[in-house]
Amino acid sequence: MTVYSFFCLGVSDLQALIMKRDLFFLVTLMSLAFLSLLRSGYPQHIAEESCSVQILVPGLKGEAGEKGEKGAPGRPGRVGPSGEKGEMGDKGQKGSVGRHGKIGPIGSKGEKGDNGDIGPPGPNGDPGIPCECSQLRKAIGEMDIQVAQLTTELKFIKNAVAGVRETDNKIYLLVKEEKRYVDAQLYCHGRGGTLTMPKDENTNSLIASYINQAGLTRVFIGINDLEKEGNFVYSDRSPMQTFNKWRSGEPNNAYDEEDCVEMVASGGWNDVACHITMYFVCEFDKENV
Ligand code: GN1
Ligand code: CA
Ligand code: CA
Repeated sequence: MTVYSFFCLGVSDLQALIMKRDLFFLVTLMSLAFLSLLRSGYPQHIAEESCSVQILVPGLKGEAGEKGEKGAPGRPGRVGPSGEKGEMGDKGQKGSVGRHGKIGPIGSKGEKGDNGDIGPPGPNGDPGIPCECSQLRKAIGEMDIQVAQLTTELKFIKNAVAGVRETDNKIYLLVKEEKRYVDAQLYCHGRGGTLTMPKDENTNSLIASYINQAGLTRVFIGINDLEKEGNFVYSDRSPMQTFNKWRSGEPNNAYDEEDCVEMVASGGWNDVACHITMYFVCEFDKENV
């Protein structure tokens, strides 16, 4: 509403305002309109032309109007609070059968069952390929023997390469294989020699030095009284000469069983049992080598 239109209000309009008991509002509006009129500069001209200000006293309260028609239904109310818990209901009917459950884990292995009955014999096999098996076996056996011989020879050569001792006409070989007296003698014989037979001081010293340098304490030498107790001979059966190197108290034929002879590190001789095993020294004539 503009100020101008306010001044165009009629008495009925004012009465309506008063009926609404909004007198305070009306006074306020009028004050504002008056102030606005002072600022505009044309108040008298406008008021005289089209409007007139009337009395602002409220009239009497009118009669009550007729009862209005029934209004439209209101909006639904808000959801009320939860009610109290009811009593327990009756037991329901039995449910239908449920679905199959998941497959369970694999069980532990059972015990081994009894053996079944023996089945019938199978058909005969195909005939084998004909061969001269006996000849093949013989050849293989011979080759085995040759391999064993070559292995032994190789050991001998290794010993020889390791070092021999020699005099003008003899070669001496220390064999580092523990053998009984008879086997040691066979070993030397098999290579064209004998167990060593020291027959003089020089030879005895050479052999003693040989076993000392090898770090040994005793070796078999080629002397024995196997054929006749107390009658010591060399392994080539040649009789003892005047030279000997018996240790003090030897030979004593201890336990009545000492028919073979050893040389100890000092070069001394001692009769010992023939069945004990020890290293030994072979000798070879240079003519036969
Ligand atoms: C050794 O076992 P025992 O000590 O009695 C030796 C004998 C000697 C003797 C000298 C296997 O005999 O030949 O005569 O010492 N026996 C052996 O005390 O070496
Ligand atoms: Ca003896
Ligand atoms: Ca002895």
